[in-house]
Amino acid sequence: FACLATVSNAQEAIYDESLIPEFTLPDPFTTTSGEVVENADQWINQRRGEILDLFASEVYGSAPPAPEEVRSELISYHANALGGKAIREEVDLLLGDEESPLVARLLIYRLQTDEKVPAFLALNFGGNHSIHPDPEITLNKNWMRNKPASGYENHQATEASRGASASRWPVEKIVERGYALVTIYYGDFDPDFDDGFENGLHGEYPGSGESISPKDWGSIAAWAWGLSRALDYLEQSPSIDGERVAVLGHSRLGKTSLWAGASDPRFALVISNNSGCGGAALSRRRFGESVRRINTSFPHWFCDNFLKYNDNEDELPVDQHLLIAAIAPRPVYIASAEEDRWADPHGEFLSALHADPVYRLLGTDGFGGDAAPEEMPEINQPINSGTIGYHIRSGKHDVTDYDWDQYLDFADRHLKSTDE
Ligand code: GTR
Repeated sequence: FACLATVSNAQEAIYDESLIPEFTLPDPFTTTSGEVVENADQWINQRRGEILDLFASEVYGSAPPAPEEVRSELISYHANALGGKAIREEVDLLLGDEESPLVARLLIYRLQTDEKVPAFLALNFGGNHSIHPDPEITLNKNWMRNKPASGYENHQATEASRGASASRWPVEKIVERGYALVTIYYGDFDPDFDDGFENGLHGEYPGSGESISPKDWGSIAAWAWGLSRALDYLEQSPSIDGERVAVLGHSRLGKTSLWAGASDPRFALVISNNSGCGGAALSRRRFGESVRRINTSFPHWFCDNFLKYNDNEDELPVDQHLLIAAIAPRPVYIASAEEDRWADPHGEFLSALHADPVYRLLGTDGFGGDAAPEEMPEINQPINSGTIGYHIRSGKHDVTDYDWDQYLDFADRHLKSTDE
């Protein structure tokens, strides 16, 4: 434990299971006042709300209420995209100020069919135009992080960034499997740098007033809120089934998809790809990225109250298994990667495992179907028969075809069942 006390941001992270201090996770079935949750009603009506409030006040920050009306504008429509296989649309969501709203642009690919299709909704890191080389996707002009990939200069995307992230987005396959893909550049909602709550949704909806309160929403909450606003739009769409929308995200956007899915019960399925600290990984393990490290590198992601838990994880009134549990009984899939030790694959698996009793209380088949797994599965051996899915694949921090193949199978099972 002595070594932990000296861990500062510049020092080495823990990568050895034997250095993890002993800890006790908050019990899903004991309320803050010490009452024991005995049945599903009590979980849903009492404990779940309490957990969501704690995540809002101590971890991600509180978001404003949903706007009363959905404002949108069709920007482009192409009936024969992807070589004639799909419809491609761009739709602007207009948020906040009537005169000069914040604009978030949805890029949608879907099959040409009269039936409403289920959808994957996911934020992207490099602009909508980065997900596919399709030259007609609008090039995003907003502030971008400079990416290691070519095509980004001085925080701006250039033409050379078209399709830069295409390996993470098997668009044709998703559409052929009968799903719409809906994606939005995350920086349309909130640019990913610490600007003291000035720009993006923070500027549009200034939380509690003149000064920033320790509970005001960080960027993860803003991105998650943006996903809910996209769902507002999809619910009204004549071509997409708003009741069958899976929300998916990678890394910081995986943290975001989990918070979106937990805080907005309209999401039918939730997918976390390599989300790590502040996502699926248990904070108390302090393995790889710790609370202090994440708060130091990315002070704008969480609310200021989260700083209280730097080197003080045991005082957190929640841990990330409760975030997964708050999604129950809806299906959730957590994916890790073998070389992504920074995101603590074992801690991600344990969150799924410790959420399992809640899924079972709510009448689902939980993690692993008949019985929860006793140990982490082997590499590339998904556990996907229950309502909680999990895999650890070979390779690094990324989204690969292997990951998508599992998500598509999982979604087929949960969003396309014939007895609906
Ligand atoms: C890392 C960060 C992780 C993860 C990742 C990403 O630098 O430490 O928490 O979010 O970025 O989003 O790519």
